[in-house]
Amino acid sequence: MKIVDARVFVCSPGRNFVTLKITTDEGIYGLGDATLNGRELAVASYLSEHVVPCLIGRDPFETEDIWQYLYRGAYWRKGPVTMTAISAVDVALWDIKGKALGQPLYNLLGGRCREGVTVYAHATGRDIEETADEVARHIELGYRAVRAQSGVPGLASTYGVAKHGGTYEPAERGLPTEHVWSTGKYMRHVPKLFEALRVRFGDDVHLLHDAHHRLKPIEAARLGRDLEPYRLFWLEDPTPAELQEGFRLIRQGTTTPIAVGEVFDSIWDAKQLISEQLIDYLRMSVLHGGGITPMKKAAAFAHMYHVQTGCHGATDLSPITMGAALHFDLSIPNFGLQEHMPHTPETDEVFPHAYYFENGYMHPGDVPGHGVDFNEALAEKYPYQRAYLPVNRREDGTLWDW
Ligand code: GCO
Ligand code: MG
Repeated sequence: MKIVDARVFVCSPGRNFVTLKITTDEGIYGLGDATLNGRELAVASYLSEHVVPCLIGRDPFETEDIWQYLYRGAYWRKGPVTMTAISAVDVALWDIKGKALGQPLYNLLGGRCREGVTVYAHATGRDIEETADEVARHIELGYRAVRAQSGVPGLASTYGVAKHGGTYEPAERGLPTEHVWSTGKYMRHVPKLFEALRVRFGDDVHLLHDAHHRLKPIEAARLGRDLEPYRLFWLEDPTPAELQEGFRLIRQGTTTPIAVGEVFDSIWDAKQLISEQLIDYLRMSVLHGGGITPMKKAAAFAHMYHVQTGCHGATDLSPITMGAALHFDLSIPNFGLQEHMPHTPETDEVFPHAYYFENGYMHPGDVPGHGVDFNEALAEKYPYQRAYLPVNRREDGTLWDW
């Protein structure tokens, strides 16, 4: 079998997505997600200008060699634009393999290791009560794990809180908006939120929280310690992770489990975090982590150090990534938890999919490949709209991490 065509689509059914479609001489096609929130056109151009010409004529079964070719062969390694593009190719090729062999992807990756994929939902509210009501709603829907974020008294807006009610979507059309941040106000508030949630919901539900890279390691250690009585499933991204040894300070200060890695694009970003056992969950995704091929290896490495996966699954990862992630999650021994932020109905219509939610679990479905399709004609009705993630400043105007 040979690759005869590869095309890149950019559409915006509620938010922007970049999609790669690779077609073979046997008429089988595979789909990959190439969405990098706020930088979509850079990946689209990297793919169509630099990657697609190298794919034509290649055997789609050669996922390992093609991955090495696009990674090592480009000379310029790593970087989110490059790795997102490589992922789109890799996932599309695994999709083709599954379709050609008539097997759901998980059967090519080692087969099922569990009944279903446990997912966590997002509960968000302007204050503790509103957040608690949202936690209640998600427990009612069947979720066994819920991430809780709440507005902070004295701050006009904060990460993870829906602005006008409804679901939270971080990217906004137009130029970046600016938020104001206070570490002190945030750190005083979060333990109160989780105290209220444990009082109301007891110990059975898994509770999670995302600090979204805003703390210094010593502050993260203190927040982790303050949260210990409430037994979080994980505290996510407590501090930016370029300085991997910085996590030693967090580890020395708290036993709250730590999840990191949604912005990582390679196992090299997490090597020390994993090998020194400084984290508990690796959040790298099959999208920004470069595809299924490297993520299988990353998971195997993490497994040696008791680190489990906790793949990023926000709405800026398209349904194609959700489908591929579920096959991956099902087939690895050290799966931990998968994020699930439901897409809008418009998005789901553009990307019809076999995966579904039932009783707290997601299932990838059993159709050949990853089970997610792309309606090209419908996608054309939703042209690209420039959109950015917000930026964050401290109360004195200093630029901070968002
Ligand atoms: C999460 C993430 C997202 C990111 C978004 C950025 O835990 O789901 O932090 O909300 O902010 O994916 O593109
Ligand atoms: Mg996060």
